[in-house]
Amino acid sequence: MDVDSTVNAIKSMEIRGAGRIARAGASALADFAGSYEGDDSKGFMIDLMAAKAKILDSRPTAVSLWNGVHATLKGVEGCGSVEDAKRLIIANAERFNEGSVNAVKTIGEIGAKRIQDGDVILTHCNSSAALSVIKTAFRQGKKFKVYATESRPWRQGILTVNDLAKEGVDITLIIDSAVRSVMKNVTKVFVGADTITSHGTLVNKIGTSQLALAANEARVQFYVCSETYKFSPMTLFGDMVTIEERDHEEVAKAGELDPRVKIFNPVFDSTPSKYIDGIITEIGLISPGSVYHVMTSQLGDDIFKFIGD
Ligand code: RI2
Repeated sequence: MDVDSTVNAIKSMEIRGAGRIARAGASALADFAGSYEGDDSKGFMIDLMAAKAKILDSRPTAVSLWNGVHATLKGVEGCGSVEDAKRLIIANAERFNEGSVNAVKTIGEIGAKRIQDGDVILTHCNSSAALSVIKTAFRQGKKFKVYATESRPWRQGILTVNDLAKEGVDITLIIDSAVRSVMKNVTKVFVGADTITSHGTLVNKIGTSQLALAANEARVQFYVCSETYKFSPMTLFGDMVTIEERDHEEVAKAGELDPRVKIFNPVFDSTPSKYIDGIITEIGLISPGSVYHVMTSQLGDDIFKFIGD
């Protein structure tokens, strides 16, 4: 897909999920490079930066999109010609996307070790990383039940329950306000991530923090399933994570409310690290306190480039 089609698909949530939107952003830049004609380096860079800005603007909360775009553009400023830059962008995008897909598989293998026969799992929204953990454990023959929340207002939980039902998993749909009541039957919680800050705070679908609070009260293990490219370098330098607010029509149908009624529709929330028992990543199961060390060791001196971004 070209840049404009990709941006529209991400904004409309036709393409959604922090991992998927990152791969879509990388692929859109590869499509831009592959279809670019001309050898004027200055003009190419101006058009490339415009494409980058459009993609980054499509959804503000998931740092995965930002990291995917930056991984795809890494080293472009050092290319001697447009052709070299195009080749590098296409190669970077392919490497990022392959790594991203492999990471979800590895997270599944590592996380499945934390699921035992008899477990009752709770998950929220529709996370490919969390579902990879659940599906991998199921395919290993482990016997467990799963509850999934509806995840209002976009109801991504419907995608989750239908996906797990097709897999043959014992799956039950609950409404979001049933979480604390159901938590007394739950043994482990697995959720995904849109962004994890340098100090281990999880930014994920709205309602995640309520699951974490209820899990903590019930002494239930709370795991985050997240690729390391969802760790946010900008938060290391004090930046805040933007919590996306979406259309009011997602909450109430047009004409349903008295026109004087206001609607507040934030679609992500923050869960402090103290509520997180472990982050299952493609490089292992780590504590929230390790995010700084993983991020700085992966990015090296490049991390200081992000101070101003
Ligand atoms: P994966 C989703 O956001 C959910 O918050 C989910 O937990 C997170 O992205 C990660 O998804 P949205 O795109 O990358 O539904 O694990 O708003 O698929």
